[in-house]
Amino acid sequence: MSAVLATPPATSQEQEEPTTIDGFHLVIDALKLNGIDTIFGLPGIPITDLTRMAQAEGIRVISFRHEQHAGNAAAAAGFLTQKPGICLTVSAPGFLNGLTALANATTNCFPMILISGSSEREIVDLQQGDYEEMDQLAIAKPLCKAAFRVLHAQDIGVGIARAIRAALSGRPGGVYLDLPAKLFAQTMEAAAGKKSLIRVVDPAPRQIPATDAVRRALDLLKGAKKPLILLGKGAAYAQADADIRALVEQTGIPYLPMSMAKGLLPDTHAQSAAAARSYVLQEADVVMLIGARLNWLLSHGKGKTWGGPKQFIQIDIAPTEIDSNVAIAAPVIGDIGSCVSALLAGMGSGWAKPPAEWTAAIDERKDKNLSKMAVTLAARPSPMNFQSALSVIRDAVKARPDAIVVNEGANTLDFARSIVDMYEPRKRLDVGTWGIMGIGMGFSVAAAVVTGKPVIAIEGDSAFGFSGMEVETICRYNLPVCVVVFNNNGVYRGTDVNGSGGADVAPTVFVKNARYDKLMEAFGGVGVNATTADELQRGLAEAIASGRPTLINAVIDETAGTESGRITSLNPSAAKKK
Ligand code: ADP
Ligand code: TZD
Repeated sequence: MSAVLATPPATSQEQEEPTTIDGFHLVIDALKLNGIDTIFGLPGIPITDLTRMAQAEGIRVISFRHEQHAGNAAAAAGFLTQKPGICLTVSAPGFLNGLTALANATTNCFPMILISGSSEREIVDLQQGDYEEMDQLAIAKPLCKAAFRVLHAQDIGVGIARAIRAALSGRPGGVYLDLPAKLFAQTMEAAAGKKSLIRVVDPAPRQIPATDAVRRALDLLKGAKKPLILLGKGAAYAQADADIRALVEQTGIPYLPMSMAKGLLPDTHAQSAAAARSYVLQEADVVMLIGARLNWLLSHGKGKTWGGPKQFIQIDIAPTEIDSNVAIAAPVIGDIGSCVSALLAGMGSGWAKPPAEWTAAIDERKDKNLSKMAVTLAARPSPMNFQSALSVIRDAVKARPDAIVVNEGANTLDFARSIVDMYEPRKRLDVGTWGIMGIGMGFSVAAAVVTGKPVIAIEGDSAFGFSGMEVETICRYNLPVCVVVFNNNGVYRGTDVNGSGGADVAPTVFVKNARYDKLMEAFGGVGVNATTADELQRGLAEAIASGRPTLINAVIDETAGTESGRITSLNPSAAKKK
């Protein structure tokens, strides 16, 4: 059945082409026309039929238990594929549940479109109390890159085209598309409807950097005594992997990956300065940022972290990002693919590698830190600590470099980021720019659905709780996701006490010795309770080999965590306690 409504034949003998098409099918056809093959969402009035019809028309509909996780899945799908991930929700409360994910996608520069059904404009605008009444468009606007509403069936094609273009072009981000209930039942003549749809041509046009900007950057780099390249998740998103690797290798400049840029070059690469991070940030004289912002994650490019004076080159698609925290000596504005290839072309032959004193000093510190880390990782304390458990996951990822790692928590995040090496681009998804908890299961579902590869979700027990119910979703779609919950009985750790001496436990403490593995078993998945590194290793190996949904409750020493992980300095109370 095509995407049009059947109308009765003119005579009993003769079949005629259907003559009308409704709003539901125009939306579906417009998405399909633009290569959208998956919708992440949660049904209800007024979009239940849209989910059914989309499925009937061959779009994969992944239905969640809470819209925030559907939204996070859409955002991760957008990051992984360079196609906007679609999240579909009901009005007011469903829309609001999806909004956190939309705002987070925008903050992280991930392309997604939140499509929400909405109540009738006439009633909403007079505040007459419609079912799930809310002025969704107005609320979404400040939280996303662009927001549109479609009131007439003939404008659906334009609405979806604008949403796709806004999500993908320039700096990618989240877009809101408001579709009032009445729109879906509207009909129009089928041929005109088909003609009204738009296949978006070149939704993320290349942006070629200016020649003088490229030259300025190369001159600065050439004169550097201690150059450093910093790769951010924009570089991972750009899918210019071969050129980025060529630029790093042909310049011979040491590089640091931000967490989601890990694997763009293998973390074991000789030029990775990750194990000497503090040293290179302090010492470098020229730093080239590729798809990374000088936000809080990089201490705003100044202060103690950055040591002596330095000059910055910044490659970014957003010109307004430049000078946002410190002066940028050489901005290179364009898409990363075009910028990096222009830099490569401009380097010419005979590029001098950085001075040997610089690279040797880095190598010395790296060797020292890596040997120290090797001793910690080899230890097998009982109960497990973060490092011993993560050393098992590190080996598992080394054996399956195509697996995708999803990571959230505080200590669980900080330790995993430095311990678990990544080998391939876009294999690590985490809490991103906001350090947001709750991305775990949504990102895991998207990673499995979009890539078909094994997913290992490394989750603090608090972090897991934000999206834990989606293990049912993982089981329902039989996804190859292995969730490892680092269970230390609480937020950061499990040993805080109630200062009043009262009966309630401290705000950071959970039920002791909880069995998160039973949650996965409840829905037919595999549950493993791992109290030793060996048990964790076996559980993980079996999960990856079988591809069955698995949750490993990794029992971690409840005294092991630090409050706020490695961002203690941002936490006034923890900093005071120090
Ligand atoms: P990280 O957190 O890894 O440091 P950020 O999210 O802070 O990374 O920065 C990503 C940057 O990459 C943003 O400033 C964004 O504008 C930029 N960006 C995203 N995609 C592209 C692209 N295709 N070309 C150029 N810049 C891009
Ligand atoms: N809510 C949201 C949405 N995001 C947050 N970042 C927080 C709350 C605050 N928060 C953190 O920054 S980390 C964290 C919270 C609640 C959880 C840390 O505990 P955990 O991890 O069990 O997940 P560790 O490994 O035990 O530290």
